[in-house]
Amino acid sequence: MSGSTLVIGVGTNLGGRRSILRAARDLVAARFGASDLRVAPVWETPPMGPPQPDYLNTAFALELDGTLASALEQCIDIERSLGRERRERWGARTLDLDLLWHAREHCHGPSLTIPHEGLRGRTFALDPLLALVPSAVDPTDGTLLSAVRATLPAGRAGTALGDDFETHGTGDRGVVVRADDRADGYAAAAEAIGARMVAPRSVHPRASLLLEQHWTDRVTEEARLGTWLAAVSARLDDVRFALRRVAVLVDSPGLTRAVLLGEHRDENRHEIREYLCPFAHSRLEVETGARCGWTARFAFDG
Ligand code: A4P
Ligand code: MG
Repeated sequence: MSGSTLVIGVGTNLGGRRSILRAARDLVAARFGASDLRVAPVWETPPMGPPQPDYLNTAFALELDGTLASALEQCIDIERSLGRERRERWGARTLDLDLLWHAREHCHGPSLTIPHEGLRGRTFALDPLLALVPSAVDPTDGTLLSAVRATLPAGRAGTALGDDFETHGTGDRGVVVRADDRADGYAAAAEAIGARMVAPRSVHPRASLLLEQHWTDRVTEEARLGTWLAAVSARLDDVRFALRRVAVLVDSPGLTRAVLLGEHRDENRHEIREYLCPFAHSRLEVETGARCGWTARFAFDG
């Protein structure tokens, strides 16, 4: 930690929540030029506010070069690119990025209050912040925030966000995707296709594509995933897009909506692996359940 450390609180309770957290991590690192971005564990938390799904909460820490006002603008822009719609206060959202705390600076204004106004009363904000900066002090009055946390109910430990979905080969061209639910699974499966075409580590998330798949007929989970994989690969191929990350914003019975982050394919900068056109797969299976979450297996043909 240094005098310029900024901690951003992150919350999501719609869509593929882990896919959204990973996309937010990549976008914050890229837009803030923060190669040393640190990510707190992830907590699943009951909603504060009107009835809505449970949240995943975490936080990012970075060394801030610019002003807090421009950091807030960047955060609002990243929220927008990951499907945030502002409806009711404290309502459900794909992504919320709050400036929680800065090591040295504080302010209280109409568009920005830092430390965040709710910080001291919210375990879902304090736990991730203290995981990143255990000795954090409120710069307005010198209070040790771990002492504030000790006055609130104890919670469980968080879990790691992880660097990627668990996607690995079974045999030369096989893929296994394990995810919390179908929305996260569709993001992981799409990333598996992208990674087969271009090494994702070489790709900068400077551009985005919106991919929407409408579902009209009742189809099996296998047929549905097959259609999704074909739609992703066709879109990537169509616009010669190198994929870095996928966030699924909506996965309902009638619609899957995802944001594909990456950039135009460039043979000079990217590690190009394989063209998957026309795309074909085989041995596709989907398993769902309370114990396994959402698991899919398939193999690339060709
Ligand atoms: N603003 C002022 N200070 C800040 C700051 N430090 N960081 C202004 C970010 N924004 C700040 O926020 C409204 C305005 O607050 C912004 O335009 C900015 O100028 P918003 O994100 O548009 O609206 P909101 O998020 O609905 O309102 P608010 O009051 O910021 O809500 P919170 O505090 O973000 O709470 N339950 C769980 N379990 N986990 C959660 O993460 N989050 C919320 C939202 C509700 N329930 C939750 C969680
Ligand atoms: Mg907010």
